[in-house]
This record gives sequence, C-alpha cells and structure tokens, in this order.
Amino acid sequence: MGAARLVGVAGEVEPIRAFVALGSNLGDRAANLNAAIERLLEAGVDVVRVSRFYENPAVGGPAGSPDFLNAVAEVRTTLEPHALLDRLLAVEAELGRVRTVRWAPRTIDLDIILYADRVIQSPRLTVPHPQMHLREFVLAPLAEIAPEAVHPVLKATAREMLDELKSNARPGLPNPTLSPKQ
Ligand code: A4P
Ligand code: MG
Repeated sequence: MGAARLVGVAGEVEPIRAFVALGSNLGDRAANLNAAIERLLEAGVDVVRVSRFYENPAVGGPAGSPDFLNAVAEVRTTLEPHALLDRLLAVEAELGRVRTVRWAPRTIDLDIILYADRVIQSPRLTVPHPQMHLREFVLAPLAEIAPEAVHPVLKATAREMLDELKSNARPGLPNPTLSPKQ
C-alpha cells in the first residue's frame, strides 16, 4: 500500500524522500553527473545527499559500450512521481541526451529507483526500478548513502540487497533474484 501524502499543519504537502540513480558513459562523465545534480537543484528538486561516483563496466547494451560512472542521489521533493520523472527527462534533454537504441551509450541517464515507500506501475513509470535489486551499480551507491532504505516490495534494505547480490554473484550463473518476504 502506498503511503498517504503527509499534510502539515498549514496545509502544505510535506516532502518525501526519493532516490535517483545517475549514470553516464559518454563524454566527460563526472562533469555530466555534476551538471545533472546542478540542474536538478535549479529545477527545484532538493538534492540532499549524493554518493561517491562509481566506475562500472556497462551491463547489457551494444558490444563495446564504454564504462559507466554511476551515482545515487537522495532527493526531498513535493513533486508527485510522474512530475519528478518529467523533471528528470527535462534535465536529460538539457544535457544533450539523444535516445537511440535501448541501453545505448548516454551522456546522462536519470532513473527513479525509490519514491518513499510507493509502488508505482504505469505505462511511463515503474517504481521501485524493476532491476535495482540486481544491479551493483545501483545498490553500492545506494547502500553508501542510505543503507537502511527499504525496497517496499522485497522488504529488504539496500544493505541487505547488496549483500545478497554479492553473495550470489558467481561467474557464469544467472543473476540472482530476491523473493519478496512475507
Ligand atoms: N521509466 C519507467 N520507469 C522509470 C523509472 N523508475 N525511472 C520509463 C526513470 N524512467 C522510467 O527510459 C525509457 C523510459 O523508461 C522513460 O522515458 C520512462 O518513461 P530510457 O532512459 O530512455 O531507457 P534506457 O535507459 O535506455 O532503458 P532502460 O530499460 O530504462 O535501461 P536502464 O534500466 O536505465 O539501464 N550499466 C552500468 N554499469 N551503469 C548503468 O547506469 N544503465 C543501463 C540502462 C544499462 N547498463 C548500465 C547502466
Ligand atoms: Mg532511464
């Protein structure tokens, strides 16, 4: 069940906590991540914490894709999830992202990985991000800044998901999957 919006005494909507994954594997990757954070702040998305930048080989995508620089940002926002997505897409466009094939190299990719404890499935938006628990490039930076953040379907923390992923990571075996806890 999604959390109801908290309304303060003065009637204003209280901000929620969300996490945005950032990835870049084209151009000056660190500059792209920094520029995205700047633009988010300018767009009124309150970025309160950013992980270190992690270098990772590209997962999936065309052969020979360049390595990624990845990070996770914690944001506080009163924007509804689709409005937040629109801001992210606008920042991607401003930073010159051109969409070609799926998983193609990109100047910047901004994904909503968690939005409070909400579970969202719409044609434009799936939250939690459906692959987040399978991706070290998301879980490592998330666990760095918010080890206690909980996946609302799997009922596992970022730290637990990262530990699970690492303990199951064996070359040649398919990706592990966490089964939702009852
Ligand atoms: N969309 C749905 N849910 C979301 C969400 N939670 N957050 C929709 C953001 N967008 C969401 O996205 C296509 C559409 O997804 C959006 O318009 C939105 O309506 P896209 O960014 O154009 O597509 P994409 O990124 O090429 O594909 P996809 O399937 O979203 O890929 P991912 O999951 O983003 O993965 N390897 C490393 N090391 N690091 C990476 O960052 N990233 C990818 C892309 C692959 N390999 C990687 C990395
Ligand atoms: Mg994306």
